[in-house]
Amino acid sequence: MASLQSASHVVVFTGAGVSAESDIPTFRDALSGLWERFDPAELATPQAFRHDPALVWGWYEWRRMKVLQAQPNAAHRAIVELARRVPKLSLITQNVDDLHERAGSTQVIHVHGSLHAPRCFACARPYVGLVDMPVEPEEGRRIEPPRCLHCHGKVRPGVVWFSEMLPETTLRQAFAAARDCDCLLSIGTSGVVQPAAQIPHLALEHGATVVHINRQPVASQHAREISLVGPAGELLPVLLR
Ligand code: BV8
Ligand code: ZN
Repeated sequence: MASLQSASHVVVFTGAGVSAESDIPTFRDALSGLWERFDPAELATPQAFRHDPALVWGWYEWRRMKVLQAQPNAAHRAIVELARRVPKLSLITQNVDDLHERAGSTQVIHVHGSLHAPRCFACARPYVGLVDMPVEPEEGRRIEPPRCLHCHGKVRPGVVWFSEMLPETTLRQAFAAARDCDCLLSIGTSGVVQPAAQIPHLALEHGATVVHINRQPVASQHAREISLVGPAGELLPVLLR
């Protein structure tokens, strides 16, 4: 793709769809089976954790276990290869898994935090006691969160919940990259969660070409906005040919 090959700064902006082919349920699918009676926006909140910490911790441990059992897929690997071919690539992800890093990407900007960085809900100190392979939590099982080794407060997932502010510096870094790039690939995101959903629009406003890669067509509202329809694990390697 011309704009990609000639770009001096490419932003890759990913959502849950980039991990779908690694069998990680997308955010909307993360509530399948026993979780399906919950609305993610209800469960991924500080209120839910205060109300029922064992339910929320159990959901995240189930998701973390899925990630630990997963492998990066062809989409993650194609992004690593793309970074080798362009002068500058900024990778911004909404995902809380570490599959980009395990594929070989570095300096990944996690705008919604990470499953792998739990911290104390009371004193915010990082918690280092996570077991490598949590007890096999079956779907829907409550697990009491561990306790902070410093203040005995409950440990929470290191993610940004709904109604929580995104980390200031991370968001500023992501917005700056979007303003500066000449091509932005928006991969596997439904583009509904704010303020991260502004990132492709910022790139467009600053003259970049935006390419949506999604199983579903993404409505283009701009001449420089393109929608490529298909699984990221198939489309991205083709773009690199
Ligand atoms: C905040 C971590 C200030 C947790 C997540 C306007 C401005 C500011 C805020 C708001 C606003 N309007 C509303 C809000 C509030 C809210 C919000 O956006 N609500 C939504 C529901 C409308 N935003 C917030 O609360 C944010 N905080 O702004 O603070 C504030 C303070 C107080 C009050 C108000 C505001 C914090 C948002 C962060 C939430 N945390 N994650 C966790 O993971 O559990 S967001 C979570 O959902 C994920 O991280 C992810 O980012 C998002 C889901 O989006 P996607 O990644 O796109 O995934 P999804 O499943 O939706 O779609 C998958 C896509 O992939 C689909 O399009 C599918 O077709 C495609 N696909 C599937 N398979 C493939 C594929 N594509 C390609 N290949 C495939 N194989
Ligand atoms: Zn503590």
